[in-house]
Amino acid sequence: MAYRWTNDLTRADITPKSAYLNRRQILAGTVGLGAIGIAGSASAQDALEPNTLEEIRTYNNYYEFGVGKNDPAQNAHQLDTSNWTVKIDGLVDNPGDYALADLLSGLSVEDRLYRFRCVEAWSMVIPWNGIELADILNKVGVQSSAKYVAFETVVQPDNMIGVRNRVLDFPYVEGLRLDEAMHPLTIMATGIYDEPLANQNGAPMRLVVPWKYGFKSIKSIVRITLTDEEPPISWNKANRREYGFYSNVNPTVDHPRWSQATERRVGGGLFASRQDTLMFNGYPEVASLYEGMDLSEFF
Ligand SMILES: Nc1nc2c(c(=O)[nH]1)N[C@H]1C(S)=C(S)[C@@H](COP(=O)(O)O)O[C@H]1N2
Ligand SMILES: [Mo]
Repeated sequence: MAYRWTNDLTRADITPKSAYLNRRQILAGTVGLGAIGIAGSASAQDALEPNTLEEIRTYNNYYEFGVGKNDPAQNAHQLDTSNWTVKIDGLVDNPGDYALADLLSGLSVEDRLYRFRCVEAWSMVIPWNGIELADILNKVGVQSSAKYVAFETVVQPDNMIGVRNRVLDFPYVEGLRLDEAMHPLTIMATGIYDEPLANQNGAPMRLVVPWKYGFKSIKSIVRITLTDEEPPISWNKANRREYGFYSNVNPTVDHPRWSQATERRVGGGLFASRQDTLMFNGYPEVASLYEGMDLSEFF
């Protein structure tokens, strides 16, 4: 059953890729706005007009391939995605080294048009294809003692210049509380625009947690561990004061060095006005996960 969420868009609402790629012409007036095909109010249209494939593929963060926004697109062709295996271990009924195709076989691939908000205050709207993480976890059998899920990115020093230069402590690691991981908004993306993920976007499989800052969406995953302790995460290890375990998008809690109240939509143009950042990035259905928690303390 496809999960329905706030501002839900169905497959029928998604504009054909040709229209996305030609959207400047379309918006210039040769075709009516109706051709954009996104349901909802004018502001919802603004908020969910997808970025072009070109933008999604050339403006990246993937520190294993360098720290510049264009470095991953330049360098990630070196990523070796052949014979991809994902180790599943910890508090699961069926641990093992799974060939990716075996891990995902029988699970349904969903289309998810999500806002994506980097902690650096830029954002995009991305049409992902992916599998609900809950489906994968249910397939391997989560034990009742598990409380968290830890994730790990592949390390290929020969292919990754950022790993050789030690720009972070690799492997890149991330984690979610189990209820966050099981939430139907949380997906493992394998595609964008009905095409396989480009290497720089985290091929062959990366996490997408749309209500959290982008760094939680760890790329090129080779290990998933069920655990009963909060796992370490890369950006918190690098700077504990600036990057918390939860890192839910929250316009009222500023980063120590910049405001999180607004964001720049990539592709909006140099002089486009910034737009307001939405609580939980505009996915209020997750609020109940944090009831009773002080979100300025558990940031
Ligand atoms: N392994 C790994 N995963 C990563 C990162 C990274 O450097 N390494 N960067 C994160 C950050 S900060 C963001 S904003 C997103 C960017 O995803 P994109 O390049 O596909 O837009 O990936 C996240 N996942
Ligand atoms: Mo980010």
